[in-house]
Amino acid sequence: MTIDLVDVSITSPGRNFVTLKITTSDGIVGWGDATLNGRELAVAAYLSEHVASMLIGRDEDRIEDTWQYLYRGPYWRRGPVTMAAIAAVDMALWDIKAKKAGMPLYQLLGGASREGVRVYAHASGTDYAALQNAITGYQELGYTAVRVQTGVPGLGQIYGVSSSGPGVRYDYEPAKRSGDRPSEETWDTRNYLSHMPGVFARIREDFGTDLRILHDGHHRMSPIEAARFAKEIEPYDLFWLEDCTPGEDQTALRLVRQHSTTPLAIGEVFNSVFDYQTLITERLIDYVRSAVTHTGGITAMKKLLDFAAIYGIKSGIHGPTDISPVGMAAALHLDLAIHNFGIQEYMPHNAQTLEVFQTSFTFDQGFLHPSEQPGLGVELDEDAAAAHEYTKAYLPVNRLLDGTIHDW
Ligand code: CS2
Ligand code: MG
Repeated sequence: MTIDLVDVSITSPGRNFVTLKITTSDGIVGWGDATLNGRELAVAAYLSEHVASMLIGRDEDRIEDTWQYLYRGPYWRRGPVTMAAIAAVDMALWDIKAKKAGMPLYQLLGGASREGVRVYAHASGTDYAALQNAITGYQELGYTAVRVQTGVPGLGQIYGVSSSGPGVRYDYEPAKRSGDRPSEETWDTRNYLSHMPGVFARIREDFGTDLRILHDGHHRMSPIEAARFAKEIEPYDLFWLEDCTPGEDQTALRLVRQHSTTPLAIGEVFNSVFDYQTLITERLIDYVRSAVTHTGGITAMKKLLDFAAIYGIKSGIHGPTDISPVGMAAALHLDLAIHNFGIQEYMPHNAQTLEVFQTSFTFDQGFLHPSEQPGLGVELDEDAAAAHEYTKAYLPVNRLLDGTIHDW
């Protein structure tokens, strides 16, 4: 059989998603997630203008060969746009293969290595009382791990901190519909460094030692600042400190490692195994944070995680709302199958999104299961998707108090 049709759809049920649909000559449909936050149309155009015609007539079963054809074939390699497009094709082909086999995808990846996938939730609040309320709320829902982000005195709205009131939602939407340009936030690392250790101390006092606590530094610290911070927070036993330094500087983490035993996670802005070469071989990190959607799909993520496993490094796959339910399902099948699973990020999608994407993964007591449906277990309702028109949205920009553009 061969690939007959390749369609790209863009929908915006509260936020934008790009979805690839591949249909085979015998009518089997596979879905892939190609959502790149704030750059959705670039990936959609790459797929429909450049990739789609390369796929028509190919044998849908030749997943590895198709991956290499799209990666090595066009000469220009890597980058988030290209790798998100390859990821979508790869996911759709695995969806088709598993549907043909009549099995949930994780069975083709080696079968289950565990009963469920432990996930972490996003607990945040502008002050400690709101954060405490958020953590309590997640514990009541059964979560055993929370990422904690909170406001910093002297700064306004900070990325990653929910501005909604208690009991509404404790997480946030990464992209803002802010017109023709991004909104701007302010940052000061000194304020942050003097505030955060006290927050972790209070959380340990109030919630005890069982709770897994994660924290995202969003690439905002210099290597020496991150080293000092990671060392200072050791007594609070974080599950991980994420993205403490700018992502593209792999050797920055050498300094952090020399000074601290706080576990480190990085990689949500990476898009290939080469972004990790030094980090993995020098054991500078503990968790790989890439998204299946941004790193070339299931084929590439499986290789990356197998490489990490040799060095005792585990997975912590990126799973914010800007990964569609299709990309989330792909992550869950990998999580269940691989040996070196660490934890999975989970930001549940809103009700509108779940009307457009029919999911079958289930949450129970802090764990997700990808479902027993053949394939990835997610179907796009194309009529429902068509009702939500694309709306431009941006991630915010971060500036220091004096106006200098800063990492984030
Ligand atoms: C965050 C995300 O999930 C995370 O750890 O860093 O909100 C991330 O910033 C967005 O997904 C970027 O699109
Ligand atoms: Mg992050």
